[in-house]
Amino acid sequence: MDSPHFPSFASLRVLLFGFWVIALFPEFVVSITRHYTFNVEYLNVTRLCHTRNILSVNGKFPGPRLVAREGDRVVVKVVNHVSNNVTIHWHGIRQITSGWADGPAYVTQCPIQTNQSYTYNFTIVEQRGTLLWHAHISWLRATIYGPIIILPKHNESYPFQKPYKEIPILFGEWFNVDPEAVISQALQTGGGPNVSDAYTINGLPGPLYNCSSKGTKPSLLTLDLENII
Ligand SMILES: [Cu+2]
Repeated sequence: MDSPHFPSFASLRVLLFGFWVIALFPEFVVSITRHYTFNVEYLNVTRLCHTRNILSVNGKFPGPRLVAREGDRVVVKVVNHVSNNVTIHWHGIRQITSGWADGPAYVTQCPIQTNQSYTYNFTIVEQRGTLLWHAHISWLRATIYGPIIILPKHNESYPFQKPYKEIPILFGEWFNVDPEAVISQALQTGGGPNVSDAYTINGLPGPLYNCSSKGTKPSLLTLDLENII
């Protein structure tokens, strides 16, 4: 019969050496894989007294924030629940050896069809700060977009004083009509596309437009970055 198995002295030494390295050099172990699921789905949104059934990610407008640290691997499963073909582009992310995760439809991938999914998988290399993700087919980016926040590695800092608070600011445009109709009309006529009805900050048109507040529910993008691993 076998005697109970205890780790050998040599393997204990290796283990202790590992703990010592982790304690002294935490930057060796901080790169992790962050998993997200982006469900592309319909959402009723009212702006400028016009209610539209827009395309959103996870029922949010603007979409959810993607937070990672420099060096992390990011895995995003995008599931298409709408009738349009969809792709998502990670704007500004240098796709080093991960070109298939870049997102432009018909350039690096076929679009994700209705009820299909695609998993984007990329590593953030030597980049930190705030970027943007958005749809990258036709004009779906009019409503499908959100922030990418890349924090420095643990025990590293931004090349400026640490901000006491961080709030992403996303600029966008609101169309009272379906943006897909705007671009398809422009392509048919050969003329320039009709302009949007409002510029937005974090999806909100601000007080200078007619009917800018009635029915407008604010979108909260406040960040609590202290608790990010
Ligand atoms: Cu882009």
